[in-house]
Amino acid sequence: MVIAMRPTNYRQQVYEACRQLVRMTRPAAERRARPQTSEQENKIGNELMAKGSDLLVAALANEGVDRIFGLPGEENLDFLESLRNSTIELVLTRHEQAAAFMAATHGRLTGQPGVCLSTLGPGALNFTTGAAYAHLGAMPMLMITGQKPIKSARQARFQIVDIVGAMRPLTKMTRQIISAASIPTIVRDAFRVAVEERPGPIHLELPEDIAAEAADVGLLPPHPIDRPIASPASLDRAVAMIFQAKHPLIMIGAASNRPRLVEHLSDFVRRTRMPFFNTQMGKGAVTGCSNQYLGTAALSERDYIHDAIDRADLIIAIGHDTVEKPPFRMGEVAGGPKVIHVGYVSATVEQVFHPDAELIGDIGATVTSLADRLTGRLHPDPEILALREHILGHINERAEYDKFPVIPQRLVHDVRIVMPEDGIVCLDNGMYKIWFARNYRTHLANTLLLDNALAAMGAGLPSAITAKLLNPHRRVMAVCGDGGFMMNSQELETAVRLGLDLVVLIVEDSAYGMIRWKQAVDGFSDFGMTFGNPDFVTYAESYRARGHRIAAAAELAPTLEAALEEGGVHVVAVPIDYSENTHVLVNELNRRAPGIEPD
Ligand SMILES: Cc1ncc(C[n+]2csc(CCOP(=O)(O)OP(=O)(O)O)c2C)c(N)n1
Ligand SMILES: [Mg+2]
Repeated sequence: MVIAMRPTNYRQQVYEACRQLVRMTRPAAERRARPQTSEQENKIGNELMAKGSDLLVAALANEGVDRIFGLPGEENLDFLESLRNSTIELVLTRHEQAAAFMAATHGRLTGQPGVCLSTLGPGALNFTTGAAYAHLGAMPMLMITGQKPIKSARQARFQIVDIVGAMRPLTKMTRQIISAASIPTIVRDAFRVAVEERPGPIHLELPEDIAAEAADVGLLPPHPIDRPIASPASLDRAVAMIFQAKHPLIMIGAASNRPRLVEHLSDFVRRTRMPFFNTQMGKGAVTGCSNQYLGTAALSERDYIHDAIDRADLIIAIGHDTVEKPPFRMGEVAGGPKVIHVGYVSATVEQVFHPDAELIGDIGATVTSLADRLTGRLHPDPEILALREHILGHINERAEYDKFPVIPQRLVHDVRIVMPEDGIVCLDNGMYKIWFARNYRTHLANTLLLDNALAAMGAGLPSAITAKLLNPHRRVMAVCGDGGFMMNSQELETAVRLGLDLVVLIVEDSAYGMIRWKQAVDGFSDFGMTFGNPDFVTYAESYRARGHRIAAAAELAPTLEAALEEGGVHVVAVPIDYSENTHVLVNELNRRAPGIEPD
């Protein structure tokens, strides 16, 4: 970059920022081959020279990036050097998949893209699961990967994989950077696309020679984006449908769970006084209003919450994203409820979801306009609200049962009592996720992070690390199965190295419990699902974390409380009795609606 003085203050600021970032480094090979005087290195005429990697780091800082998760390779060394001279923190991880889960969670919790870094080929391929996690989960993220030089091929095809191609179905945008001068534009566009609804991951590949290439450009200022708002005609139509309905019900879905929406949605529910339920990923999007909360649709049918859904004649589905396992099924029973879809984008048409009306535009503005038209004109529905006690009563059954190994209801109950309202629980994927979705009450937005979209095992611990980095003063707990935990357990070292206060609760059944349960429900023999575990106490200690093993139900809450209180990284292994999966989620619910398969 040849940075000349530009007229505006902004340009001046960018100039100063770049000046700090610019180190006159050339790629290592070139440096070794051709010594230059420092004057030659630093100047062309009277202007400072910067290279592609400086420009990329400066462009990231310009977008507000303050942390990058990653695991570098030799193709990232220029970038790493530029990073070293910047204010951006590098969070070094022990696996690229974990770095991608961490970056995606940053996007999910802040609304701004989380950034992760890897080398070419093998490292970049390790990003793919995280890319899909962010893509299905609508989490803004930027993945930066290295590549061999593109203007020469001194290592032939060693380690070269078409990562841009591999990322195409997993991202909103994937590009190789082919000139340093294009970096400011590409980065600006990447951030625009990543946060634009529906948000998701972007991939940029920075080849080694482009990272070292000099460039002559300035950065671009981020520009504000206005989201379109629903038309007055569509609002009038929706209001008429709501007035016509006898039993309207609000459903809060995954796209409602954007950090910017909390106030709007909570206000909407409070002002309209309608009862609401949420999908798994809509959990926690509404703050307060607990006397209007009916429950979470963790299953697709015949759970207690479906008594309310079946009674409703209108469902206002706010932010439902059909990546989630269906919270209920439309159209299979004639005369089911009408559905109004409120979304940033129109609803995908599915066999089980095909709304009768839509309000398309910024969800916050839409629900505020709706509330303005409805406030004071609706009365609480006694019939649906009467179901509330019955639904929540059943959900709370056996929550304090002291059988050992502990039952899932007790597990959820005990986690809830040690977590304050603003505590954050980050789930991995396994059978306990259904129990947490169904039974764990959330009072604040984004306090139960679960993935009901890709539903990937291995994200629990990495997502908890990001949650803690972003919220150093709040309690954070990862809840993982013994299968999922071992998929990214190496990140215990990252958590210890970062000095985090984190509790990792491992639900131990020595099996891929959820699939084992499905296998049994489907009438198959018990086969291929059980394994042995390390001793989690000594395993934790080998990472210089603290390890605990629960030996009685009564120990669980006090152990968790003491671990959270003490600080540092703690691993708590709790044996689980999963027979409740069949007792409750099959037998008990089956008696309510015989003949329907669990789902
Ligand atoms: C990466 C990945 N591999 C496989 C699966 C399929 N799967 C879903 S849940 C599950 C079992 C999880 O086992 P564990 O983590 O021990 O939790 P548990 O169900 O036993 O509580 C499996 C194999 C998945 N969702 N993600
Ligand atoms: Mg298990």
